[in-house]
Amino acid sequence: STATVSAVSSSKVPPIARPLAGEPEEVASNINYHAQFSPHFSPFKFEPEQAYFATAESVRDRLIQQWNETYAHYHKEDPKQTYYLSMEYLQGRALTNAIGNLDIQDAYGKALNQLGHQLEDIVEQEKDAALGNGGLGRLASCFLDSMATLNLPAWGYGLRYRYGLFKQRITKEGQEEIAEDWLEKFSPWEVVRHDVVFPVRFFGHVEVNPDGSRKWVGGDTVQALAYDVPIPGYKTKNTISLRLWEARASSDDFNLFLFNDGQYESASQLHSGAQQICAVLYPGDATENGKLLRLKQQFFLCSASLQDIILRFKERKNENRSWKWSEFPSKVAVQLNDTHPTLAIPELMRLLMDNEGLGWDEAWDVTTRTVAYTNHTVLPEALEKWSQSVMWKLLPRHMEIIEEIDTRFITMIRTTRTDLESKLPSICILDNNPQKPVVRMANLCVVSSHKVNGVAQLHSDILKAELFADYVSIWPKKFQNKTNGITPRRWLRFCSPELSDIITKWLKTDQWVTKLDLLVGLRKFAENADFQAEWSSAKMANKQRLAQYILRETGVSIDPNSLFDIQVKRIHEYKRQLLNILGAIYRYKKLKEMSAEERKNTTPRTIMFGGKAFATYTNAKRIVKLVNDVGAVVNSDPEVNSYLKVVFVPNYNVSVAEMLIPGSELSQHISTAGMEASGTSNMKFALNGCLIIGTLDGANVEIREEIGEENFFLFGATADEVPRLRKERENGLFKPDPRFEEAKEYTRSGAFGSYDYNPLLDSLEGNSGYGRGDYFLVGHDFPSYMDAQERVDEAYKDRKRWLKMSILSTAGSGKFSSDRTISQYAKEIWNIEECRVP
Ligand code: 4GP
Repeated sequence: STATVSAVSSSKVPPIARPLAGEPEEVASNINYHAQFSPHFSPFKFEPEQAYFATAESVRDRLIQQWNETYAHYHKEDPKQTYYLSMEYLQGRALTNAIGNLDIQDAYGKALNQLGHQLEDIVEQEKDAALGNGGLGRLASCFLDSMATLNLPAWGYGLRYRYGLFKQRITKEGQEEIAEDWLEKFSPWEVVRHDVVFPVRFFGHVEVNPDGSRKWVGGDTVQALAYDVPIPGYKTKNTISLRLWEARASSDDFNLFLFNDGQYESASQLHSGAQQICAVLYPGDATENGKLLRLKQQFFLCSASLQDIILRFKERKNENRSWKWSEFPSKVAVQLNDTHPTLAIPELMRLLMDNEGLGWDEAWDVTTRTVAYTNHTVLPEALEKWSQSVMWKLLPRHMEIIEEIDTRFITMIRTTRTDLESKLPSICILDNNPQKPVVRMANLCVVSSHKVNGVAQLHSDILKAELFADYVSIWPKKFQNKTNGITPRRWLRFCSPELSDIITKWLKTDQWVTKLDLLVGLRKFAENADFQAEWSSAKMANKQRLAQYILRETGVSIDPNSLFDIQVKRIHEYKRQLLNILGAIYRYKKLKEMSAEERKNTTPRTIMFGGKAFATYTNAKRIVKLVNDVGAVVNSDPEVNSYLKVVFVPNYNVSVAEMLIPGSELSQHISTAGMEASGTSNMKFALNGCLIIGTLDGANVEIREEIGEENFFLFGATADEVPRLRKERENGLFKPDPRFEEAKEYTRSGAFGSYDYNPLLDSLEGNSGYGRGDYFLVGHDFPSYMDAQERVDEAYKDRKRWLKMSILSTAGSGKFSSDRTISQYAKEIWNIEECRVP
């Protein structure tokens, strides 16, 4: 990285002739150049695939130039910089985004025309970079877009998984998982940095030097090699970096002697060991091996990133003047995206003490002023706990450091907060339960971070009142809320150009793309007949595009005049796709019972589902199967299928979302209150003028406040009622609504095929057999859900009223820009400022 900087900034080196074309003719010739000289394809073909790669490489040249200028500028200015550590990123496709952010769609569109292609077709060739699982990963990607757009000195660090999140195929059996080979050909969006390589150690032991200092030695070492993905800001030069690490064995690790002896596997053992580290995201962790691999991945990310951060800090410091380690936190902020990168804490301590010679107190001061932690879930199964014995084996020096952090924390409580002594068993870091001694990663994060935040107001309140209540009494100022946000570029400007153009036309400015609060200016047009007509036809165009997509992907033909009702997210019992499908089942049964005349008075609906179930999550997979089985019956039932369709959209990912969300009219965010930390798709739907049916959970609460309660279809128990309702359910005091019973009975009767749905439905019953006492309160919320659905049907019949509500949803979505979220992180947690490239 030093070389890059000096090459770009040194006055002795002549500037590089700008390879970047401006006019369509030049762009076309540049694309042509890449097609001819690309080392990846034969130069004699220029099918859409080759055209995509050549176009991407041409755009990438621009990004690299801007990236270099940004790096050199930051290097010169030496501002405080944020490093976002995340095990997940869901970047989606890069081409549309880069062309949009660089504001070069016209030139590229025309250039491709000249070459016999359409930009819209070419962008479809790109495979999604799916290096993430769900909301937390997509949030990280939205954050990168905002950091760049706001010209903030900030970077992302992650892992370059060979296979991203699995590809979902739907068969008669339900969901099938296939490896997603996103790097099958190559990715034009990454730049390998052969000069940025760090060793990362595993296993080994701790040696004590004569002066008492300690050193971690032995074990295995793998190399972390950097791949940079340039992240352009919107209409700015600033282009930041997502640095993804790949694990490599060094060439010494290849045993030529064994290989020539015919022992091929033993000869390359270390190579394949290194390759396993970045093979897949969240490898199954049911086995000890799986657990060890996940821990290795986490440490690999933390260690490589921190070595890189420290090196950059020293480079920038050394160039200027003498410096002290205590200045580190005024140059570096490290944000932990959930507990997955917790090991950054003991790793920073280790690097400072064992490599740089700092004492404990100094290292602790630097570390705690540098690191901050975001919590994304209160689900107990997601709060990471690592076996102490596995940790001692893999990371012996880090375990020493964690023990010491814990001991000092306990001493602090015993000396200054005797009132909390009885709480120590739950608030200390090491859980020494002899059956299963573990390290509680969230506790380590809270104790060691200077700030801890939740991701929506309700979630942050719950963290403070419940999960972290005792810590709040120790450090009241440590805890904050940062309500999530989404980037308006990808989630409106680029995914729905029709609607965007109308907004720009009526607001008389396109500044809303970076100042999303300006959308509030649409409120005054909510009832304007001309505006409504334009709004309605843009939504209709998006619905038609979606209908074509559904037909192509699933073979189901859906009616663009029906109400498009969508629930897309990870399949999870707390998100309650089961509530949605039981509602659909009840609707189907009622439609069947109606006369043809009666049916004509109903609101035709297309209910769409999308989302992946974790491969080992049985009930989630049963839900996928049920939705598909219901769809198969309903969609082929000639009596009712012009009033109801149920569609499962396979392989939900960022690109599929970009197709679904603009075409949606109603979306479901119906988690059991208190369980969804925030949700971010709720924000994307609302921004696109889609109405929400939802519970008072996560960011729904704030969305409803912003868009107005009369524009939100609310139902269900509130978070503070949930514990009492669960108790009542346990004590047999729950009286189910007859509609709920009817929907379950109908499903059990075999109306949707012979698959045994009893185990799934029994989870909604008492506490025996499969019964889990309906922990997620589907039964309790069912009647109010069905009532809310009736209000939806009524509202949809009144076209003007519906359009007004739709417009007001968009108009009230200004708060949910990730630009707002990131500005708050920058000011209130990271203490960093804009550093714009001139
Ligand atoms: C998710 C939460 O479930 C979701 O509510 C939130 O919007 C999102 O993080 C971003 O903050 N959590 C995860 C996870 O994806 O893996 O815990």
